[in-house]
Amino acid sequence: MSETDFRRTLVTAALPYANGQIHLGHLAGAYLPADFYVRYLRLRGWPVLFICGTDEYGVPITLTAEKLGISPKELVDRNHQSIEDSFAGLGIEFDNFSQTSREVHRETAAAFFRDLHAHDRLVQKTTQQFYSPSQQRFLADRYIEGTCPKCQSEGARGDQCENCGSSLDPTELIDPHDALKGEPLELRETTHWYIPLGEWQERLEAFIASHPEWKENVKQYCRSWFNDGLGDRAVTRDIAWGVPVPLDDHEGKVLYVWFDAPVGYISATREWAIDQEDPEAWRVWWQDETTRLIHFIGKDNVVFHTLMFPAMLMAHSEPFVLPDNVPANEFLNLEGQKLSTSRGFAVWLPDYLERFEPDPLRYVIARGLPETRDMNFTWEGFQARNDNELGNNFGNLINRVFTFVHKYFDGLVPEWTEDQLEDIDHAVLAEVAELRERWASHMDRFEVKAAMECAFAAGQAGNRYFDESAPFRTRKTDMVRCGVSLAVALQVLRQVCLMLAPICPFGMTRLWSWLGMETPLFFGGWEEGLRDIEAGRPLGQPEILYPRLEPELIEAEVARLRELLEPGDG
Ligand code: B3M
Ligand code: ZN
Repeated sequence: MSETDFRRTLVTAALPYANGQIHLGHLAGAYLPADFYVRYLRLRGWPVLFICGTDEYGVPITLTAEKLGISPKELVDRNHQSIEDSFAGLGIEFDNFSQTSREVHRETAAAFFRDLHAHDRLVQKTTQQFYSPSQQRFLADRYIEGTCPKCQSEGARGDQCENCGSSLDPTELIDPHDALKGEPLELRETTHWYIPLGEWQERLEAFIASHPEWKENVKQYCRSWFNDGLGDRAVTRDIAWGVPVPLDDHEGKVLYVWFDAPVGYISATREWAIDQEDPEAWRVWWQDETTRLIHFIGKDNVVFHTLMFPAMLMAHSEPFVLPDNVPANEFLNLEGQKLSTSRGFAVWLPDYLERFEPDPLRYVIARGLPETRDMNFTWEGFQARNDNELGNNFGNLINRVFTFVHKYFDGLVPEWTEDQLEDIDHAVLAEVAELRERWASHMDRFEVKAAMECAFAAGQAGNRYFDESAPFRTRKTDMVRCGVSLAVALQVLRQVCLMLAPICPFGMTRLWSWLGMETPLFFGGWEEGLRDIEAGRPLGQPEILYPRLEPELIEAEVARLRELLEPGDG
């Protein structure tokens, strides 16, 4: 047994901003990898809690609400609901999907701040910040734009440069101006609270160093920030929409979204505990040192999850677990281009779900995850993987085996005994068992692409076995032998079903029931799936799980994207 067995695992996925819809980039960066992992743990029957929610504060939300003429709360409630629905449509199943505008979060975030404040973990400073005279307000960091002092790229935002990933302070920008209006800004005095990350640098370095198993890209980001030296990070802001700073004389000031949002993981766990009617149950997930905390995020969120939030957790007077891993992904490009939400150049989840089934997208993204470098999604590739891999490899195996068992064995698992097994049978069973073990150890290490190679190879092994053991021939010459090879093929199919389950839960849940399995696939299915198959077990009548995709459907998607890139043309 590996050392991860049975350890309680708290999995979080980055809280999506309630300012728009979810697109393919979000899915590949955080949500699908998180769901794949959680489903893997549920498949193994290991204790896991999967937490997420919408991130609902900050200036972008107020700007969108203003534009639509509704209140920010109305806007976030609406978006929360549609984001929750589309996640559910894609089979992403959280144990709790909360909102940071809920009371439980406002209390939790305020209490977190009060704890740090009461224990002198925060420092107050008066600084000059950028103020827009025309709008009579301080501008949030991300609405200040300029040239990055580190990599010289233009259009770096006041909080972060997307090009080199450095986290920035707006005063560091070269030629700062209002990002939306292009107007010049003036510096004015304001007082804020800061977390002095420099004081935590040594402990943070030791913490990161204690995790040599983390992904190279994540460790690399951390190293470069350590080299630059960590400074004070503001945790309050001069804006209206947020969690009010819970101190006297702080009117008009709220907690910085990047202070309150990660605390949202804790609030969402508290809310889950309250829903379980066991309000203290959140503690074991956050405060028992045996819990593994895993944050799934896209690469633009690394600094907040490896440095800022861990420092906040270290600074709190109660003991909190620190992340055991932060498997951040790189970006997904679309048809060879960067996604652009401003141009709408993306594949939006609600649109996808209107036109396609969830499993093919989950599968295709799993096969091309941006685990170590940016990856590219194309509709042509989507169709090819759907037709050739889901259809021809997996679907074909399922159809062939079931068709024969129904036609010649009345839909019952044929009789077989251990001593009837021939070399060819032993060989395929051993090959698939070995692939399944490799698959599991890749899944343990968040290496979904490598795991999928094993699953795919198991499907191929099953098809090759079917061709070579040739039940289509032996049914005319040796019915007993024909039955044995079908029983072996069914045993292979069970393992393939387990290996595909976290990725294609809709189809595999159906296959599981067609295989006549009794335990629910995701809670305890692993043990039952590994047992020897019992002769005489009745099988269900399967349907085509993964039909080929009509070329017109795919062409329409490509045309839609082309339209966005070249508006007006063609
Ligand atoms: N909402 C940013 C993002 O989706 C942010 C994540 C918060 S995680 C605590 O990129
Ligand atoms: Zn830069």
